[in-house]
Amino acid sequence: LFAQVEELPRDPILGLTEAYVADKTPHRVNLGVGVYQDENGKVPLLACVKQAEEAMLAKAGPHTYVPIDGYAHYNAVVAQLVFADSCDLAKVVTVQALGGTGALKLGAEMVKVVTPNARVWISDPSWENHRALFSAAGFTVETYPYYGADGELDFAGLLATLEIIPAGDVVLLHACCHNPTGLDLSQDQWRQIARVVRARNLTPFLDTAYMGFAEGLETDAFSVRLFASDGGPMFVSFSFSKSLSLYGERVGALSVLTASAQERARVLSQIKRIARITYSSPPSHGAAAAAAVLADPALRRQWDEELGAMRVRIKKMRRLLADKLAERAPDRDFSYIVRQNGMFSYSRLTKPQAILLREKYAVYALDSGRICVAALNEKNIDYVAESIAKVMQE
Ligand code: PLP
Ligand code: TYF
Repeated sequence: LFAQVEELPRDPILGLTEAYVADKTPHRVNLGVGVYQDENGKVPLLACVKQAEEAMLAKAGPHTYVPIDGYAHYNAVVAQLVFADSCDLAKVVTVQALGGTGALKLGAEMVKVVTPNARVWISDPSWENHRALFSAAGFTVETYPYYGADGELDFAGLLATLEIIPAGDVVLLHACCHNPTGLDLSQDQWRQIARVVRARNLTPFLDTAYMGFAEGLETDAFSVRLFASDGGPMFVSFSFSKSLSLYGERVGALSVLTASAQERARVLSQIKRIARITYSSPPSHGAAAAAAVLADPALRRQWDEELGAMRVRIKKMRRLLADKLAERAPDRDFSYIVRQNGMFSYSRLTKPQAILLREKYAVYALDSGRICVAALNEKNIDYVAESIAKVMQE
């Protein structure tokens, strides 16, 4: 039966971690996968989450099924967090999903229900899974320019492409902290994009996996709330994987802004069908913990602080890396590292340089040159800067 089954290549990002784990070099550094690590190189358990979990354990109950669309109180706090008062929440469907990826999957299937022949436009480059996921859902995936040849955002190219995308097509946008480049749009650029998207009747799909990592929760929600504020249809995938450091718990949500409460009910029924035939109902623990953090004012304040600390530490590592690279390669400009947002930096390493960095120095970056700045710390940054400077000069 399986004699002809083709062996597929590994996920380029997770495959790199496998190679890193197999590497026995003592000073090896994994800058591949996008996971926030603290100054000791550990994925944190946030104190707000721990407290919420302890309270949950203290009044442990039976493990019954969660509703198909997730916990209502979880969905309500997510909708409030993401949209605030930018639109009428009575028109928003929010459904608990298995991480941001699960939200994208629910969203892709919902797009299929309403516009099965739409094409889906993603940034060039984008998170690899975007193309894979929408292709697997049966869509033709196209790209719009994003990363310019000069290493900066190609906003003119992006806008010019939006101007020629046919009505009804879906435009997938990274709400903030663009993965992989770290290059974000300014608020004025978002306004221009929103204008074109609405004027041309394109369907915006905002992927929100890093809210809170650029400037803070409120500022990072600008793009989503801008689109929501004109009341037009939109999809939003949201993830707590990074912002609550709940990676393995699979905590996310899909939101869809519809035109009325009646539309909302019909859309919800469709998404519930999709969830039911895919996984029946979502997992309980992570969403319950997330909802507990968001609903409790003290825990919520603590989350703001802990998220702020993660954001500040990443920015500090950006500054340090840029400075240390500039010391070692004074003829080059590294200010772009500081201007980028979120977990990632497109470091401007070429593919041969990224391979050399891995093979000679055991510093694991993606072949694209993407590095996870959130994996840097005071202990490994000198070695990383030294190694990157050397391969750039070799
Ligand atoms: N969208 C983007 C842009 C991401 O970088 C990620 C990364 O994990 C996701 C979605 C998926 O998030 P999750 O891990 O919650 O599925
Ligand atoms: O881009 C990243 O590194 C994160 C984590 O299949 C990730 O988004 C990477 C690959 C993948 C799932 C998550």
